Amino acid sequence: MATKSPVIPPRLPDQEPDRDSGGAVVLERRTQKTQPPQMYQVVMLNDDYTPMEFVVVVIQEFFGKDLETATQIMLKIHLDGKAVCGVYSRDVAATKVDQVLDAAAKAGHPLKCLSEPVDL
Ligand code: TYC
Repeated sequence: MATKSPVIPPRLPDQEPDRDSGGAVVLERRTQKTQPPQMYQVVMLNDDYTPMEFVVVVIQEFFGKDLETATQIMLKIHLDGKAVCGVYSRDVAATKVDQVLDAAAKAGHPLKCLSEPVDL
C-alpha cells in the first residue's frame, strides 16, 4: 500500500534557528501589556434630611465598616458634601449603589450615592 509522505511547510526566514547559538531558538521577550482592571469608588452624597444614624447603619451594613469608621465617613459626608465609602470592581460598586438607594427609598430617605472610576 502506498503511503503519502508528510508535507513539511517551508520555514519562513524569521523562524530559522540561529545557527550561531547552537540552534537554540530564543523567543523575543515582550513587555507586559495587560493592565489591572479599572476600579470604581462608591461616593455617598450629603443631603439635609437623611438622619445621621441611618447613614451610619448603611455604611456599616453595605460597606463592612465598624461603627467608628462608619461614623467618621458619615461626618465627612456631612461636612464636605461627599465621601468615598469603598472601592470595588465595576459590578460590585454598581451593586453597592443599588443596595444603598434601595434601602434609602424603602426607608423614605433621599440619601444618594454613585459610583465613579478611580483616577489612575
Ligand atoms: N446632613 C444630614 C443631616 O444633617 C446627615 C447626612 C450625612 C445625610 C451623610 C446624608 O450621606 C449623608 N441629617
